[in-house]
Amino acid sequence: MQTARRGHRFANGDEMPLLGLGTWKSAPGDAYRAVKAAIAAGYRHLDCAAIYANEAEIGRALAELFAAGEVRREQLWITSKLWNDMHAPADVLPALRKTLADLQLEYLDLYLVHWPIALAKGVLAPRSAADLIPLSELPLAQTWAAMEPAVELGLTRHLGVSNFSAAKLQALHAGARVKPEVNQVELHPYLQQPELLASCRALGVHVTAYSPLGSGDRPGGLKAADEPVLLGDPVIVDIAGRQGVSAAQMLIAWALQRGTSVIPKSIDPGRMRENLAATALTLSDEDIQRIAGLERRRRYLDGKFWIAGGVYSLAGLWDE
Ligand code: NDP
Ligand code: 1BO
Repeated sequence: MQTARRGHRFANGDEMPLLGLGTWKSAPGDAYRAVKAAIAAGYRHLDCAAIYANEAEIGRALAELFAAGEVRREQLWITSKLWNDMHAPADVLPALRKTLADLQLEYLDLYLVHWPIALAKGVLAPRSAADLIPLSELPLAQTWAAMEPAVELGLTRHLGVSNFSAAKLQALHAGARVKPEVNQVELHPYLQQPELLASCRALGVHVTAYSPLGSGDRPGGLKAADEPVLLGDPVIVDIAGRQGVSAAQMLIAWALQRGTSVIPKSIDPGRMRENLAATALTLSDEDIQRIAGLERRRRYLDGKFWIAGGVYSLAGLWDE
């Protein structure tokens, strides 16, 4: 059986498999079945989050897999994320403990601040300014200081962030007692973010690529009418065809060759196996050059959904 062997080694010796399974938009029953199929296929890295509303079913799948001896906890890398309405320091550890209870785990491998956005407690998605808390009132550094004890308490082995610009990451890193070790951001040929990758590398922060296939199953409200379909891009399709692989495999191989980890979502066992097999592919220098030419600075998750009421701006969110 093929397993996702290539990994990123952290300073403490822990290794995160570079290919993981995304779970956003996986309905609870699908997530349960997907985790079982993924582990059977050889996946050893799961990307979860409280807001995905499927951690309890993922936890049930994991508990059954452990009980059946299909895999051991220490063979897995499990990431989860703090949702934006739990940034207040008093809420951070309870949110992490809730995720652990749902996942039926003693510890996470990685816990991320999901977005550099603070929502009022109980708000999952903002509708007006009252739902949002400005970072001037609830600074990211305060949230981070409440995350740090989670490592000492053994609730997570590593901490990180997601959707952080280089400027926000540098500021957080400078003041952190426990340093962020991962930044999970959108990355694919239409949004290559070379400057952010270089900034993360300079800080020793590993980067995970999300929405690597273009997130085609996002809710319609998060889609733009004119958005390009990454999996159908003629250059990607052509390069994939020449190697006799799928466009999805080419996109995953490209992400891995850049040194990022990558977390394509699938609930289909065949596509999961296909995506895992991409870990064995190599792109030529010419392929890399051609894909470099696809850059469009195009975000599929552009963050517009945080801008309700003008508390946050897109320029301030992405620092660009
Ligand atoms: P992806 O780019 O992974 O695309 C998912 C879509 O691709 C689904 O429709 C899936 O369908 C389809 N797909 C999967 N494999 C193949 C294949 N081999 N061929 C054709 N289609 C395929 O989108 P996501 O936005 O879900 O990103 C991946 C993960 O990253 C998320 O699930 C989540 O874990 C994480 N993420 C994190 C964010 C953050 O803010 N930190 C934001 C967005 C994502 P099917 O399931 O039917 O196979
Ligand atoms: C707002 C979408 C978050 C996915 O991780």
